[in-house]
Order: sequence, then structure tokens, then C-alpha cells
Amino acid sequence: MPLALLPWPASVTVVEGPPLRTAPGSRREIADRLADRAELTFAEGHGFEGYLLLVSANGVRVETSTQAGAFYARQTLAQLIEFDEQGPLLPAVEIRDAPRFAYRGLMLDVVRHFHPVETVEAVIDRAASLKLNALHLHLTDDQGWRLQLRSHPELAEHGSGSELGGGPGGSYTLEDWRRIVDYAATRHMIVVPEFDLPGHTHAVGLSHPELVADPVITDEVRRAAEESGGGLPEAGSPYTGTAVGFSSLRRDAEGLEDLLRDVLGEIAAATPGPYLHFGGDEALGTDPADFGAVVKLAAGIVAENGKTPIAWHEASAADLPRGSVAQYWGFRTPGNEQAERARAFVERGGRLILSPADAIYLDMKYDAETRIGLTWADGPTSVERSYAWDPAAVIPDVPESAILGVEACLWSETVADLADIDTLMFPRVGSAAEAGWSAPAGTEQRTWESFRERVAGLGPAWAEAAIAFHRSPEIDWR
Ligand code: TNX
Repeated sequence: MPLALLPWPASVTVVEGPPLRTAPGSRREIADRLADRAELTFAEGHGFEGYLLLVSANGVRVETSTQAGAFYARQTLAQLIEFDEQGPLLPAVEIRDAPRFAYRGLMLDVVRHFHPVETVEAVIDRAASLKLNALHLHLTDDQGWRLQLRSHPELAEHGSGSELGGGPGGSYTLEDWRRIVDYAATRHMIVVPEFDLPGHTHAVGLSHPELVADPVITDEVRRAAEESGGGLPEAGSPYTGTAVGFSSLRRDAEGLEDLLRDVLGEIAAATPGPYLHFGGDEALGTDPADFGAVVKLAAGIVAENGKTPIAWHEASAADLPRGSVAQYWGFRTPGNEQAERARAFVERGGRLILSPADAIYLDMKYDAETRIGLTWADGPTSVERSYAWDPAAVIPDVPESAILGVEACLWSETVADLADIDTLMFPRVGSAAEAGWSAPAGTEQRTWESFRERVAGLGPAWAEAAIAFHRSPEIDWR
């Protein structure tokens, strides 16, 4: 039985000798106490997030080059805590660790259902415990605009009062935004804000009808309306259904460039992290030439504001600044055209974040019986399927150096509260965490058999942390 470590570290050696015994308490208390008393040395050579962790009967030693490394040593320490008849114990181990990829993200959609700051903080805690270091917040979409900006208060004023299904919606103040960003920083996470454009912009039209084209009602949009309600989108009324791809910014509208400069500039200034996501997905109602022009304009403004642009992969064929990042959300095995576009983007100096939808779209059902969730990504996504892929193998012939990292995505059409988030996130977020941090698939403990045993071992810790994880029958929970 492997130690219940997730993501699996670069190297784990179980050392001969008695375990470390310590006073009773909750896992959190024990981990904090041991880490506070640990002998901590800052030394060169552990990289930006790596660490050396030594546990023996005498206590804990940590060597690292950064505060982030010390933080990750602490997360590993917490996962080492076991209990027997005599109380808590930690096995004697020597762990040398460092991540495979620099960017390890989780995306939360706070538009389709709004999620308050406390929920976002709880999600940050969960993600950081698995060594994820980026929280991507999808802040705008057809159903709402969720951030109150000083430059354009009307966007949230008119655009945030509802959500999918007709609930009250909501929005963050700039003070809330600061709270989220600061909270994430204490857990060594950056926040990546996303303003989705030129599609997914129906809510912009509630305050700026001149900037948004009339909804394009395709058969697909009609089908979504029939299947999940919410009616057809109508210009000037809040949209509360699940259809996508019907809205578009008008490239030639007077004032569009000024508005983009204002909102992208303001969010760039309010966000310490290096990235700004400007969407670019599913602009099905947008003329291709207009799409390319608006995407180029937005990416240029992001870069002028000192941030690295990130966009969904549809935008990667456009003329983006060198070093831009495309977030791939196709399947684990892309079509030729998709793969070709990604390769061409990399050849032009682009980098990739991998979010294969049929593996780590956390908003998919686990199986036909799952209470919430969608199924469009090739049916339900079992825990095993979420695990069985490798980031370097998705787009053939792309050098690993062009892969910035991995991001799991949680869209919130069916996700109303923290319990819903927990159910869809755990245990599958562990697959994304391990894909982003650990060695390539198939090596050492990077196997489904090892993963499912380690997940089973973490069940008690997740229960103690009040995480409403999905008790998938694929795992032999203890
Ligand atoms: C596709 S993935 C979308 C979202 C939906 C999601 C639901 C992507 C870039 N766009 O608008 O919420 O599917 O799974």
C-alpha cells in the first residue's frame, strides 16, 4: 500500500526506524504543530516550489529555497499523518519533491451560478492542499457580469442580478476581489481573472446594447432551451438558460475599444498575478474576420497592461502576441485539425495549458446516476478516465517546454453551492493535480492502481476537512 500522498512526490524513501509519535489532535492541528516546530533551512537548489522533507522519530526537517516550497512541504506533512491505537504517527521518510509543470490550475465558473467569497476561499484551501497554484475565475458570461468595476460600474449593476435557473446572482466588489487575491497568495496561489469575449457577452448588452449583436438563434440554441429551460435569449433581458454561442460583441461598434481598454486595464491593475484570460471560446455567432480582429485587439491590450494573455484554444489561430497561452479544452485525443492548430501556435512561440474536457472537466457526471453534472464531453467521466492521460501526449510533436501546465475546469450550470463543488471536484481534481505535479503517466506510482489506493487513504482526511467528496464505487474507501 503506497503512502497516501497526492500528488505523488518526485522521490519518496521510507526510512528504517521508528515513526514520529505526536500528541492527539485534528490532522490540521497536528500538521500545523509539527510544521511550526520543524527545523526549516533555506538553501539553494530546490527550485521555485521544491523541498526536501525528512521525518524521523526525533521530528521534522525541511529544506527549501522558497516560502512556496515550505508551504508544499507542509501539505505533504499533513498527508503523512496516520492513526493507530496509540494515537497519531508519521512514518519515517525522506521526500525530495518538485513539480513537473509550473502552472497547475483550477477554474471555477462564478457566472452560471454565483459563488460568494467564502466559497471561493474554501475552494482555494482545497486546491492548495493538492499543490495547485492557480485559481482561474470565469467572471463574465451570457448569464452575468460578476465584478464591480470603478471604470464601468454599469456592467455589474445591470448584468449581475440573476443566474442560471433565475436565482439572484451576485457580484464581487473590488474589496472582495482583493480579499480573494490576498487569500490565494497566503496559499501560494495566483488568481487568473477571465473576461470572456467576443462571445459569451449577452450580459454586457444589458448595460451596453450598442456593443452587442442581436442573439443568433441556431437549432442548437433552440435545443438547449427545450432541454433545460430558460427560454430563448432576448436582447435586453437577462439570460438564465444553458445555451452557448449565441452572443457576440460588435467589432465596429463605437466605444468597443475604449470599453475593452478600461475593463482589461482595470482588472490587470487589480490583479497581482502575471496572467489575464480573455476567453475567445464558442463565438459561434461571430463572423470569423470580426472574431480575429476583436481577439487580436483584446490580446494586445492585455499585453500592453503587462500581463500574459491566455485564451481558449479557438483563439489560438488569431494573431496573438508571442508568448501568449492557449487553453486546450478538446478531448484527450484531438482531431487532426485541432492538433495542427495547437502545433502551429506553439511554433509561433505560444504555450499551452491542457484542460482535456473528457478527462478534467470536473462539471461532467461520474456516471449516469450522478445527481448533478453534464455529459457532453463524451458521456460521463469516471475517476479512472479523469486519471488516464498524460499532458505531454495530448498534442503529438509538441515539446514539453511549450506546455505551461494543466488546469481542471468546473463550469457551474449544475453547481449551486460548495457541496456541489465538492462532489464534482473530489476525487477527480486529484487527477489534474497529479498530471500537473508528478512524473509522466506510467512511471513509478503514476498508475491508476496506485492512485486509487492513495485516494482511498485520503478519504478520512477529506471527511475531517468537511469535504463532501463523491464516494465513487471505483475507490475502495476505508
Ligand atoms: C463549454 S469549455 C464551455 C462553457 C460551458 C461548458 C460546460 C468552454 C471554453 N466553454 O461555456 O460552460 O462547456 O461544460
